[in-house]
Amino acid sequence: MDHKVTVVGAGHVGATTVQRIAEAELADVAMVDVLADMAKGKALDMMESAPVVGFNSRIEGGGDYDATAGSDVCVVTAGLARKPGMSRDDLLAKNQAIVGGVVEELVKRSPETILIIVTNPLDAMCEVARRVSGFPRERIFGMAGVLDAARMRYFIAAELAVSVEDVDAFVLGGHGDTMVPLPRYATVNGVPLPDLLAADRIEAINERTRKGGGEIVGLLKEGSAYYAPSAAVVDMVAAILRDKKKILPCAVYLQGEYGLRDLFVGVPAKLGRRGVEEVVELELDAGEREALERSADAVKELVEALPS
Ligand code: A3D
Repeated sequence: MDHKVTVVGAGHVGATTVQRIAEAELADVAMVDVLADMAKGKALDMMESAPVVGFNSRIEGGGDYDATAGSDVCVVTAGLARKPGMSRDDLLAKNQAIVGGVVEELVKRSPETILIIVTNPLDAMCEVARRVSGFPRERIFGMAGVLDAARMRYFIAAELAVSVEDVDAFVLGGHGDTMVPLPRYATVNGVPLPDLLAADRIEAINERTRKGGGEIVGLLKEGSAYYAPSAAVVDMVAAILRDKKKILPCAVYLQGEYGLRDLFVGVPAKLGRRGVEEVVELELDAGEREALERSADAVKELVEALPS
């Protein structure tokens, strides 16, 4: 393959991401986990599916970071997942140590890579990775918005009984209960959502979107969502490797956009071969702006809670 992607964490999100990348023949993949044999075993199992599924990507699994050298993109899913009743914020200290250590190993071997952070609490883990890597914001950002928007798109499609392919939606802000679904910018085949659905039904979709992660956690009992999260990561990886210039909501280190500075917040970003190539500023009304500021405050609080 022309490209190489590393995925750290061979758990639910990581391994499913690797499988999706390989099956789409986007890149060769190095899959690293602190449980080296588990990563090795999953990689071997996936390679043994290649003759049947029909893909030529190579997957190498293990615990050695040398296998990651020269990666175009590195995805960090290493960490602990939420358990029922546990907030994303409870994960802060534990995952800070894990993500910091992982990023240090990655950037040593792939100094030009693009880092996509997935580990929760997402926006704070992006800041940990930024500090450790010293990367410019073009090459370090987080996956959350694509997932949150995908959930919203699915809920809209189900409510209106239309194809998911016809539904677009944007979700801004931090990846938590304060995220900001933007129904004004949601469309069904170009028609704005508020023209199609009553305000109370839209608010119910917004609320379900905000609580989408928790809904899955409550049902699974153990662990958290991974099919939709891995699909969202792969959408971003494909946009980068194929230089699509696709506009996707990502957690980006803002530098004055939306009136916010020095903080990772979910905003629409143009993704291409250089990573985040542009932050797209949507016009927000007073209520949307206020909700985004509240969400940014929640991220700021988390970041301030990080031991420096
Ligand atoms: P899980 O299935 O537990 O996998 C995590 C993996 O990380 C395990 O295999 C661990 O062995 C491994 N790991 C732990 N420490 C290290 C280390 N130091 N080095 C390498 N590997 C290590 O969890 P999961 O895959 O379900 O979730 C992974 C992370 O992604 C969690 O923090 C989730 O909360 C987060 N997540 C975020 C989103 C977003 O939308 C932002 C969505 C879904 C999951």
